[in-house]
Amino acid sequence: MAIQTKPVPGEIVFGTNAEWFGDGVDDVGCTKASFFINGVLVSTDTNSGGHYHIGGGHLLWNTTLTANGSHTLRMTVTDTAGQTGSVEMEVIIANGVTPLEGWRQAKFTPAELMDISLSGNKADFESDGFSNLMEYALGTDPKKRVAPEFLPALFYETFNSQQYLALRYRRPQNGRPGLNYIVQVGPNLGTWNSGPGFTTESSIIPNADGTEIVTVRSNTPATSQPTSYIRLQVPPP
Ligand SMILES: [Ca+2]
Ligand SMILES: [Ca+2]
Repeated sequence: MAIQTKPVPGEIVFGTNAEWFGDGVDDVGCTKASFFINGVLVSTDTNSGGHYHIGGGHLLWNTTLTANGSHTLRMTVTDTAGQTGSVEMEVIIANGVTPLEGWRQAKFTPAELMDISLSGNKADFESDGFSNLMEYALGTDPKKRVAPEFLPALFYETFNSQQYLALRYRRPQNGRPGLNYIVQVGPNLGTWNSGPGFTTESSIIPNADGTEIVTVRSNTPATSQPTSYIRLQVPPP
């Protein structure tokens, strides 16, 4: 069985010193791992330790050798009996552009890129209620409606026997580079507050698929405010 640690699915990678590594898990032992980009072998790491890197060590993946855009990575580990196990995923390579532009170029056609009413930050390409910028922030597909499990969800979180309005959302682990995720709360739709005085980040729980679930709650107990609102804002980088 092959387990890839870095990158994670959908990650935006760039530079001449990127990470691509993982492990082979086997009851006897592993002998090597082979690294493929779009089905083409680019590197083999041979050792019996079960831990494998492209180029044989940390920070040796030169992503500039591959064009910008979406690419399929596959790491195949081989055990001592010659049996193999693979892990495959899509990542986005973005060199010479910001991560957001790299994502945009990977997700939209050249014609769509010319039209900001389709590919711009504020556009909602498939009318699912999430702007392209929010799709980028949440790691969702700008051309497919958001799957229910990816939707940000409101709920009441109990803390010290009090209930607080809370927002739970899924995003790529650690969020997109350079992007701010701001949860705002307020007593009406015209007054929004954020920051440690108004909200508390109660948990960040990583998922195996490279995403994480972030939960942020209001600091105002639900009982002390007749109506409360909460929302996620992501300013353009
Ligand atoms: Ca959308
Ligand atoms: Ca979508």
